[in-house]
Amino acid sequence: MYVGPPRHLAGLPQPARALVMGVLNVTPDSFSDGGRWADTDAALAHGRRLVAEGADLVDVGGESTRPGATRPSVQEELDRVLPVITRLAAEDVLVSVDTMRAEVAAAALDAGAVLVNDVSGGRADPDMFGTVAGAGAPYVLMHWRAHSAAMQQQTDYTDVVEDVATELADQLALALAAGIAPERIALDPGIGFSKTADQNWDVLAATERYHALGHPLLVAASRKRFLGTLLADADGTLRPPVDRDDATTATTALAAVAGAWCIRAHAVRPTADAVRVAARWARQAARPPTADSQPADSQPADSPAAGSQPAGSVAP
Ligand code: PMM
Repeated sequence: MYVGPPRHLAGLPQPARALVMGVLNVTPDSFSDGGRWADTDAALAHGRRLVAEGADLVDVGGESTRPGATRPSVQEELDRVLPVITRLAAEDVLVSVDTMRAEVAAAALDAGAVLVNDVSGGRADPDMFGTVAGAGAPYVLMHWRAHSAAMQQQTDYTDVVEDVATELADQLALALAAGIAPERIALDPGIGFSKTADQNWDVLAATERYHALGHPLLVAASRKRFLGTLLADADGTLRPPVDRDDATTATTALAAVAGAWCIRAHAVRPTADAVRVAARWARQAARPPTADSQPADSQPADSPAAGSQPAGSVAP
């Protein structure tokens, strides 16, 4: 049964379930879909498909963060994301921009993005917090230690769960000091970023610890390498990224029952189904034993009224 901070972010939809963020990487080199949506028309078509399948948000990114990736220039990143964001926003799609750069975040917000998703949690660009604060935008602050080229050399922790919580709390304090409103900040423990496979499982299983930081949580395990490792063949061959969606959906259901605010995923339809199953499951688990008189289906998972739960409420 979930008891934790509010599971919504000011300025974004608040259904009584976890939000679904569909991944739209406009990059030539992302680990699971690199190059597929690099062309603007292909990206737009895919973004519309994500919405049709149930994405609440479409997360547009122009920089691959796979381990070892080299960074695009600012101009390359802008050229990749802005046409897609502009067109999707004009179609009333809720777009988040996946960027570590303040300049890209500002341009994306001007183009109609409604959320800044910063995998560096403000560490890659000293201007990021000020830019987000100035714009009044909702912000995802992820745990991060180093750029892609070096991140898998930075996996030393005394206690990964506690160290990630402390490092998140430190960045959170800086974000708040820079003027980002607390109700506009979500946290993300950064699955796959400066973490070994076992450390990812430690972090996923410690959702309660991150709830204690008092902000909505985003969980993004979709197709990541640690799932490929779990599902490897007997000869050690990793399960390829596109064949990790069923395992991703399992992590989605578990994270949503554990109270995640938002799930970021490539395969949106099963994710949208899983968050609805999780919300229904958690609501039933939260019913008092004497509540037989309450009709179980009286409050649909998408009803706005059901979504306006106070902090600490047990119903999703
Ligand atoms: N992972 C990736 C990209 N963006 N954003 C957040 N908030 N959390 C993540 O874990 C995250 C992210 C890398 O995965 P991709 O290459 O599939 O986009």
